[in-house]
Amino acid sequence: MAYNCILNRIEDGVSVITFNRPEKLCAMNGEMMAETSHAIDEAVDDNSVRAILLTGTGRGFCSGQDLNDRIQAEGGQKRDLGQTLDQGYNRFARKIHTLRLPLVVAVNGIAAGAGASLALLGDIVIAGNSASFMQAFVRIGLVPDCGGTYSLTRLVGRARALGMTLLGDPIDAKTAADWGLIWQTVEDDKLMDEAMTIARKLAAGPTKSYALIRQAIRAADTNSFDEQLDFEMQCQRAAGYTDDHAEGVQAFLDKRPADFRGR
Ligand code: LHQ
Repeated sequence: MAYNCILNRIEDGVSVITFNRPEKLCAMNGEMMAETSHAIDEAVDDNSVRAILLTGTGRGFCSGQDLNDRIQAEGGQKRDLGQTLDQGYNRFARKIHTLRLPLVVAVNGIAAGAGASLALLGDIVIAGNSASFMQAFVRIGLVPDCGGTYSLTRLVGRARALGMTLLGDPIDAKTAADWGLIWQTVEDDKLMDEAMTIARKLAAGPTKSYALIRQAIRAADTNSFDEQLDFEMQCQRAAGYTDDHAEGVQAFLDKRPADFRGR
């Protein structure tokens, strides 16, 4: 597939996917979503890829839905936005939620609307100091989507989730990190180096263990303590049968770094 709206490369086992519509702050149109989705599928199908890094170009990570693309039908008619979510954003969000690879998100600039929700779907989200997070939906009379209400409430609690979504003001990167919305902030000019360092580390790690950790942490959002203990048992059983577990133990006993292969 030829890409018009994203850049995609594989480096050191990392699929680096970059939103590339800088003139629109990387607003999400149908084409960019289809291309990103395709690039993620390719990464998942490629055994040499063991982590994904998602970022944007220019001063926007993603400014949410492109408000020139399919928001209104011909002649200014109102559209069924539920359908837009059902067939677009929700499929995309579910794909990321159930990914077998760890996802690093490097937020290079403003993340607004669905762009903010998308960023928060990452496993490790780091942001440049000048980045910001804005629940812009209310400014156009909409509600948060793409899992935004789910992620926000769990990450920062109800008071901050409501403050962000009802007021729609941008939250700067440092505040986002202080609140636990994201993992960390770095100098803007260090963002990609830092993000690649994290992604490379994940790409050299025990990929199956990561997939199970991802599932377990996400399952904890809704499971009872007893359910979670049972789920941890299932995950540990699966992890215990991986080659990487055997290699990790052997490497420890041999006093050498483990050579994880993602198997
Ligand atoms: C844009 C956009 C944009 C088009 C900047 N679209 N051009 C899901 C499914 C179904 C339906 C609807 O919604 C959703 C979920 C959503 O994501 S809803 C929320 C959609 N996003 C927004 O409402 C944010 C719109 N953007 C803004 O409010 C501002 O651009 C922010 C605050 C992000 C940045 O402001 P500035 O730094 O002042 O930049 P700017 O506004 O000058 O933007 C630069 C250019 O990018 C500009 O184009 P132009 O041709 O005038 O230079 C903007 O029109 C364009 N742009 N966001 N979402």
